[in-house]
Amino acid sequence: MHRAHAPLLMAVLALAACSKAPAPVDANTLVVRIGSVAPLTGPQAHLGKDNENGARLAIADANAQNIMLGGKKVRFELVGEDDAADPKTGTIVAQKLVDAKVNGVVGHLNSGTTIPASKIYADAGIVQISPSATNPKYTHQGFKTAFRVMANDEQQGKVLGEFATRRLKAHTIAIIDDATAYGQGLADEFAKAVATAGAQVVAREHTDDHSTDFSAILTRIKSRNPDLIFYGGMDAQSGPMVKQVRVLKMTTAFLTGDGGCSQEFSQLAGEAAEGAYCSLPGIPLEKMPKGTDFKKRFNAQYGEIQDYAPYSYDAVGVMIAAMKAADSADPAKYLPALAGIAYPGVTATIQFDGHGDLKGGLVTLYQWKSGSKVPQE
Ligand code: ABU
Repeated sequence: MHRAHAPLLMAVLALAACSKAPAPVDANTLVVRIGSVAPLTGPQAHLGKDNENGARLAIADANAQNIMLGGKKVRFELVGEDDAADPKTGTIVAQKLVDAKVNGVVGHLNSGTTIPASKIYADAGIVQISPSATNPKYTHQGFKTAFRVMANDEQQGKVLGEFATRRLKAHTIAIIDDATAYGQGLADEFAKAVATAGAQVVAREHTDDHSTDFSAILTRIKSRNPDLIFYGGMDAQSGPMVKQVRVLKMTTAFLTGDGGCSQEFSQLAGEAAEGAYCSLPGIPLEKMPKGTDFKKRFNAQYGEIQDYAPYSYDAVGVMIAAMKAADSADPAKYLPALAGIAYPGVTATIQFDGHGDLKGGLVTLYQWKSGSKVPQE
């Protein structure tokens, strides 16, 4: 070799050594690729990474089990994609995963991306399980490929409405939403529930999922003097919003849904988080069948859980369980097994109804106390 080529060769070898490219497969190994889609950039990146890490842990656990499908040893691989919580990007990424012929998709995180992407997966016959999208429409479009592993917002909105009126005794309520499929959808369900309970909605306001200044909206709401403010949207808005509520010297109760109920909410709101209420589908992690063990293992590898990591872990787990039951990673073959499965997950025993919704989905209400969510009911 010419001496001048030596540094180049060394650089190539060093690059190859650092590369994360998977080990080559032999004829007896089947590579099964599972897509994971969530916002990995932008204001919801912390939630997206939480989802992806939950899926990553499930893939690692599955690979440690030496699973066989169709007589071949399986190597599961995660194909992580970023949809930036943007509906259009969500469809582009969905088509990319379809073109890559993934064996299934866990995602997307947001209802606003999950719903448009679901048609693309359905047309391609690819199974999709969302760990966190809660708008009921996702599973009510008639797509046999669409599943979710948590309660939906028809259930969550009703529980939130009952909590606001019965437990918090709110008679006058202001509602704000972020104009997304999730935020507006949940706010609509909440509005229905409080109206049924006889409470009055005295203000209905809209923002978006990138805003952080709500002073104009909150000043208008202050003039109506409501008993409670409900926000339908994500933590990047609920955190600054509750802070600004308190800056305006309003002592009004603050209630939000799962998107605004993460650890990040508490970070962003600071002291203003104290006493705020929020809901999360499912039961508290420490009461989940394998919740404590999951928390310990997740914390050790990825740090604090935001919200949905146990659900994306279960979404991958139930997908792989269906593959095992069907002895195939072909979506057409394992989809019927998935539709009829009873899978003991971390979050619940996962069984689906005829729409692909979780059977018996639960919702828990929390109050923030000294930086922690304390279950209320
Ligand atoms: N479930 C709240 C966050 C995700 C979504 O449904 O948009």
